Amino acid sequence: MPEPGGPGPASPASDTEVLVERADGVATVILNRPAALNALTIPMKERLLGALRGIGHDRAIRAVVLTGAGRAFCAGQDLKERLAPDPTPFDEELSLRYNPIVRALRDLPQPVIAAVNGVAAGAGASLAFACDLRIAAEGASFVLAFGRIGLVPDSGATWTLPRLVGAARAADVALLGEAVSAAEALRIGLVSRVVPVAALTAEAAAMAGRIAGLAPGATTATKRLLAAAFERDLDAALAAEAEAQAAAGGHRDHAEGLAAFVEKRPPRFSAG
Ligand code: T3D
Repeated sequence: MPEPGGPGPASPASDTEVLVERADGVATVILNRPAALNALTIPMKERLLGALRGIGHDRAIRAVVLTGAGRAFCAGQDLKERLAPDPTPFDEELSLRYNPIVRALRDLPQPVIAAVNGVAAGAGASLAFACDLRIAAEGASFVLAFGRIGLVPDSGATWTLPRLVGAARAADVALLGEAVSAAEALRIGLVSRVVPVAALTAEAAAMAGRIAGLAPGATTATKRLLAAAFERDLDAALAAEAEAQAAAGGHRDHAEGLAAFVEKRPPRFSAG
């Protein structure tokens, strides 16, 4: 895959602007338009959505990494596309493309790790917020740049950000529009790890690999329980955990995990 910080193809054709690599149960999705900081065009968004939907149906894939080629994660909407004659109305663009991408990230059965290799601005930040985990390179940053161009945060940022960092910090990040450094993102809980840029790909792959080695059904159920956490009261959460645990405990992967434990060997979990 193109290394973060490394060059992408010199003149990427549109079909190479979103790359998907599959290996060892992990799909790595790479936004690959580095000359424009991976700013999103309509073809890229359609390709990204198609890629995510394809991964969702691929039972061999147990974890997903979303990252950017070059020095940026994603600079959000391609603003030059917006300046073209007759751009798609905003509400249409959101309902046709951005919102389904966010929904796809949230609904995938596999956990998604945003490997934030550089700046994540506008909807690029929103995409990172929609992922299950965020790991950042030391030089990465998050910018809710919407206000600078007279727009409001979209692609789920007003929903995800307060859940990730709390209302006060979300208001600070969204209303001031200042860049949040990787170190600050770690401090406020926007990311869970920060590593040198040269280590990002390997660290994200290692995280994804660890997830891919777990029982996939239990992993999906854990993702779902966490995603619903802020929508439920304690009693509902306890009931949902009990229901999910009954399903997980009745699955052959639980028996395999127990057998592997007593036999002191790695478990061999089933697919999907
Ligand atoms: O349908 C809808 O439109 C609704 C949805 C909206 C969602 C959104 O995402 S709105 C917010 C859009 N994004 C932004 O406003 C961010 C714009 N970019 C920037 O503020 C800065 O580029 C960054 C802070 C991200 C990085 O700054 P810097 O100094 O490191 O890089 P740069 O020099 O500004 O950019 C490098 C190149 O990337 C440059 O191209 P050039 O001049 O070398 O040919 C620049 O034009 C291009 N680029 C960066 N961001 C975008 C972009 N090109 C198109 N669209 C961009 N968003």
